[in-house]
Amino acid sequence: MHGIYLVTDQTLCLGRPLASIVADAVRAGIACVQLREKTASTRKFLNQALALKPVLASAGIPLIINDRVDIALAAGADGVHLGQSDMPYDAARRLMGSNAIIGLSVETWADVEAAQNLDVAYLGVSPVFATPTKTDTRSPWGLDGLARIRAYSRHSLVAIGGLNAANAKEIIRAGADAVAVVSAICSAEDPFTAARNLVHCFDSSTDKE
Ligand code: TZP
Ligand code: MG
Repeated sequence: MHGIYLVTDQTLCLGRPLASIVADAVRAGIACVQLREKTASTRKFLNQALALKPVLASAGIPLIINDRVDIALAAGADGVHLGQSDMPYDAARRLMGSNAIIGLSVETWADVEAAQNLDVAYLGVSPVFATPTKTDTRSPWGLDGLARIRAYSRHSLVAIGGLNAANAKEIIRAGADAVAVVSAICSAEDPFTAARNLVHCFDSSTDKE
């Protein structure tokens, strides 16, 4: 995983349709979309996934479903993102098959160690900074924690939590392979410009290395 990773939250889209925000972000060059619906019904969640799938597939961008292996399978999504209280990795892998992208959030050092032997596509380093978007988190890793995970883990790292164009560079410097954002795109006045700024930030940080 590499680039800007959009995690959606319909409730933060300021009344605008999620599909239009995702389309703006895709046009701006983001690398991945995770559909995250904490309040929608199963039916709505699935319909949203089915609606986004062709848009993302034609842009070559993977669609990842948060938490719900059943919805990922029903929608034919590319993968699933698992938290530490969701379905365990092994069970998700059995259901999703060997080609699926499976991402896993790590909130503690024990999570990072336990993930080392799993064939996950990436670790979600969660949260790097405290964020009002998700308050039921463990303590933030900070830049030091992110760097410590980078030094130890064999996995690609997707940083999440309080990230935006102002801090993306230091996040990449600390070892993130991808920068995941919710509010920095979903709640932006102009989601296209916000996503494009993040993509530029990412590209200019990684070019220099
Ligand atoms: N997981 C850890 S922090 C977070 C999630 C889903 C929310 C990140 O939101 P924002 O608005 O990018 O800080
Ligand atoms: Mg979860």
